[in-house]
Amino acid sequence: MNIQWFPGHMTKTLKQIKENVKLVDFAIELLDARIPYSSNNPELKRLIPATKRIVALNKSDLAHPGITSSWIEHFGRQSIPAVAVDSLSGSGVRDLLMQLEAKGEDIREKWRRRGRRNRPIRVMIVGIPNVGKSSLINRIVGKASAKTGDRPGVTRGKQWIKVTKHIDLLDTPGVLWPRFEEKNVGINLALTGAIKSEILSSEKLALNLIERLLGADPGLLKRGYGIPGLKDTTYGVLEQVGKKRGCLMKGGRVDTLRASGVLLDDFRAGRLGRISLEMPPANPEQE
Ligand SMILES: Nc1nc2c(ncn2[C@@H]2O[C@H](COP(=O)(O)OP(=O)(O)O)[C@@H](O)[C@H]2O)c(=O)[nH]1
Ligand SMILES: [Mg+2]
Repeated sequence: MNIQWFPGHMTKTLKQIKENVKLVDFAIELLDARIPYSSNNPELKRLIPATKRIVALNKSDLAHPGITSSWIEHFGRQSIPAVAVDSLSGSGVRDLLMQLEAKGEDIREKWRRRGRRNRPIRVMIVGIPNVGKSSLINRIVGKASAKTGDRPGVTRGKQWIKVTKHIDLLDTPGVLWPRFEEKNVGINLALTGAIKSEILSSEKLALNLIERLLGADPGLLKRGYGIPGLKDTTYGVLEQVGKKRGCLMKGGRVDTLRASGVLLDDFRAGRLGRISLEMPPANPEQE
């Protein structure tokens, strides 16, 4: 992530997004399916009413399918449509567009009743850095034309991309900051690779991951690294992973720093399986 968020910058970004929100009928709120809470921007609710939002749970190829379904139900209970997508393979993107078409039909029906001119609905994508906004735009547009580097808010000289007969997409996504003041959120964002951890060293991050993987399903690490019996401390398990992956120093001791990197890479790339780090809140009022 190459964005430095500071108060002045946040205010400017908010102002830009507010302006762009006026231009659109819908915002696609892009979240990371593995961490839908941690990848959400705390201000967005205030910026865009629920009726103008549709959630896309991106990187669903890396997330636990059952937990992703629970999140979809969670948003459904708040009357926010949610769709699982994988912007790399394109899976779910058709479904997302179909949901938008359906929403658009409702709006155009309202316009017709009021005798207003029929036009395509206008849509923008918003999300924190690295959640996959550019990848999704590229997927939707069908060619690698969307800009890559991150720019907060939306820059001047906006362009509308015709996606279907009834949908126009703003070519530049809205970039918002994460909930960086919450420590656990920072850890989740670092674990998934969205930000570089400034709170924990990569070894502490790896130990945190091990603890959570053991809590979710000890079989994940056993199967992932072919370790039949796991040690009973997270540090012991990290050493076992290092040994299995040949992360050894002179004299045969495990290089736990290198082992941490290997483990984090394996997790981020989905090599340990499809793993979600966050469940929807048991009490929906909490959100
Ligand atoms: N596995 C997986 N990786 C994704 C997906 N979408 C984006 N990525 C990767 O996530 C990283 C950030 O994506 P990018 O589109 O640049 O995010 P942006 O900062 O929101 O525009 C890139 O390495 C993408 O290849 C997805 O659905 N699945
Ligand atoms: Mg981008």
